[in-house]
Amino acid sequence: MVRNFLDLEKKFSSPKTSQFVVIPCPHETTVSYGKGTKYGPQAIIDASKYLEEFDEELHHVTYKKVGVHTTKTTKKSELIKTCLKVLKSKKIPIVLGGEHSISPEVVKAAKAVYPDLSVLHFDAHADLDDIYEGSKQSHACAARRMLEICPVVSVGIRNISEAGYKFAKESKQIEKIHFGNNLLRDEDILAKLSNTVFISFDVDVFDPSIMPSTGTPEPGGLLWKQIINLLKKLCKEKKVIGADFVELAPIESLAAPDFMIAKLIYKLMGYIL
Ligand SMILES: [Mn+2]
Repeated sequence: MVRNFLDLEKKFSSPKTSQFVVIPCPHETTVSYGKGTKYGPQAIIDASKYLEEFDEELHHVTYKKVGVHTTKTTKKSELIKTCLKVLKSKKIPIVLGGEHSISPEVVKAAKAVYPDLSVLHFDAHADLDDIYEGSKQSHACAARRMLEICPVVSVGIRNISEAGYKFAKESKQIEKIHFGNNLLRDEDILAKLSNTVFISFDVDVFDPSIMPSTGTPEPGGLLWKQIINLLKKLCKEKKVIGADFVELAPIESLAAPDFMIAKLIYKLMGYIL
């Protein structure tokens, strides 16, 4: 088993000196279709070992500049406390899910430290239901719960329930949703965010052709370059204070999706730095 994100030696992964803190949270209870997201965090960490450490675009070895610490596996019920500690020490939490229902916990912690917070939410699903299959804490209610904490801008949406659509219309949240894989107008999306941004990234925002490893895949998703370009601009213009990556349900013997998410996280670290 790979010991931490990027399989780093102590010098670059100590909790004291590292600027990034990777927090695995393999929470899975309300998944509705494909299962296995509890194996997501370890699959991302395992894949990260094989990343090229030199960033070909930024021309540096990101982890050598900032350090990346990985915590022990954290329960959903401990997430707020864990994230608060990281955020208060001016470090950047990167939470690995697990299902999307963990995100509101992380956002609660972020809002407590950064009052000017907004969330950039990547997802195939609007996740705006107030209640789903009897639960307010369902993965299908993640954006609705985050909205109760701070403004949310959603990107890549191509699945919204009737109730979610009605709510979005009435609350004017609809103006902050980018639907489908229409041309991403990055500037429009960034203009709707406050200056301090948390990224909540459901991996099913990607097209299932490149991201089949997820519980509720939806056709018509975004591709690597669209996501990377938006993240790059986001980090240039805003202060990104943390992120989560959720709903990866690894498929055994299919390494590419796990590797893609590991690389996405490492790229994001480089852009933030
Ligand atoms: Mn989703």
